[in-house]
Amino acid sequence: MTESATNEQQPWWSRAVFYQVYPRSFADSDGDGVGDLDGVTARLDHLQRLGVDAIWLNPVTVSPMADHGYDVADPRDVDPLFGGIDALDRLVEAAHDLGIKITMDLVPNHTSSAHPWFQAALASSPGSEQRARYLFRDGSGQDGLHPPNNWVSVFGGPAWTRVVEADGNPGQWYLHLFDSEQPDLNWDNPEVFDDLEKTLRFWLERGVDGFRIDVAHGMSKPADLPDMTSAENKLLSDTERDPRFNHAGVHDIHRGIRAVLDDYRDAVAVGEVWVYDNAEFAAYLRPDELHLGFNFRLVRAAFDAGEIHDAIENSLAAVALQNATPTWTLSNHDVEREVTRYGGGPVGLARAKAMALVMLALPGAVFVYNGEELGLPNVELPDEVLQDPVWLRSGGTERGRDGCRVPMPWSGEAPPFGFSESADTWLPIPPEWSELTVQKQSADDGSTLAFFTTALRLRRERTEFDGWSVEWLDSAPDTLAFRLPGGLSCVLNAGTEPAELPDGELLFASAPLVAGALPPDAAAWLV
Ligand code: TEU
Repeated sequence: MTESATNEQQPWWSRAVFYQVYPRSFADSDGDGVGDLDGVTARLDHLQRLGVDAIWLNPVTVSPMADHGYDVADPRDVDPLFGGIDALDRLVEAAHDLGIKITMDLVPNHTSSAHPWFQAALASSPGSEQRARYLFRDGSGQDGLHPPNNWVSVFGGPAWTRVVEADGNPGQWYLHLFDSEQPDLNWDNPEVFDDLEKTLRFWLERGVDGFRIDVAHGMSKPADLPDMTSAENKLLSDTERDPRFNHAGVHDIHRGIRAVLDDYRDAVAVGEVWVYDNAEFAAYLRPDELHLGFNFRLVRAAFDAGEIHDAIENSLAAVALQNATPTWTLSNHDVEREVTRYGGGPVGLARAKAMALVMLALPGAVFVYNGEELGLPNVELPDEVLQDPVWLRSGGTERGRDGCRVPMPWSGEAPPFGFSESADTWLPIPPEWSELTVQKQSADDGSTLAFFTTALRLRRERTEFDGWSVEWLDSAPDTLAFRLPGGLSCVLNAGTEPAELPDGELLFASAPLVAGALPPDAAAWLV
């Protein structure tokens, strides 16, 4: 965003703090051990006190839950596990009453294998219109014994599964970039977009404020489905030249989505775009495509001043190519929690808080993942409770993402900490989280929760955060410092020695100063 843009009316999302609710893990209202939407509604006061502008809800639509909702069997209804569609209506109304927007997850790359379309495709023959909604192909080699190409699933194993035809013999293969219960849709088939448009309008008419678009760099595939090279074969990852993702045809799809959203005032789309080339990333943010693109550069940066500087610089440079709004995030339901990523224990927590101040100083939209405000670490879970398809599909070599999805501790001294009436929560909550409950942290001025609440309030209230550019200040090795046009300076000490502060009056710090200097693993705001 150019500075001149700051004088114009900004859309609500341009500086919003989005709070990501992983519904299974937020709060359980009906005692089945799994979080649900009435649980979120009942806990909205926590989010209001924290001071968030919007909620991003991970998928709550009808699903067999092979990938916890990212396998959608009916995109226009809410799963009974989460309380059905009336519970969503209740949440939208209650959140709006508090001035909090609701954005939903949209999963356009694939459906569940239980979706009626896929069931019809299985019951039909090769070449049928039912199969043309997905990517069915004949196998390679003698009798089609081998998959059509060498693509692998992001979750491990081949990206193809062979079906049994009506005559009882093995037949065609279908593509699934994720689990075999998540068949990829054929986006060259116009029926697929028509159905997505219905879904978009369905939720927008119900008052939802926008969408987070899953795998927004997926969907479109090269017509000849060329093989990938071995370098690209890495779990939960892709590279720039990976034929499975970021195919040029995806931009037409985003233009189609944007045209629908433009019929609804203030609706926003934020895409999950795992693309690292700046120009290619920015292409998703052209004025007629996504409003916002998730940028994972801070997530990937180690706690290292140089890496963090480059991640920020790169993120700003990428969005500047389209005069678009930057986004910032340190964690989500797919990655190890940052307290653990930065080393765990008190040092990991100190660094996570320091990075929160860096993130919250930056211009643009910010995404906070539930539990981040409590300083939750990742959890080492025993094998027998793991549920992520990554664990199964990797043959037990990758533990998957369950460790960052453990339910929130709300109150009390023992699991389930007010999360549920049932002790049998869908993932076990560690007993030592008794020190991290919302109840305890709310009563403690020195808690991580109090820290986040203050940081969000300052960011919201102080004019020193204004402006869209970041000016780098000279600073000692292993530190970084920048200033915003509004007058805020932010300094991070990622080194091992105390660091001098730049000029200005201290507004807030993630740790007490030591003889006027910023200790290691800390950040400060100055005005
Ligand atoms: O994530 C996509 C995903 O798996 C990325 O984390 C992946 O590393 C990237 O695409 C590689 O380019 C989304 C959801 O966030 C995740 O929870 C789902 O499991 C997945 O899509 C499938 O819907």
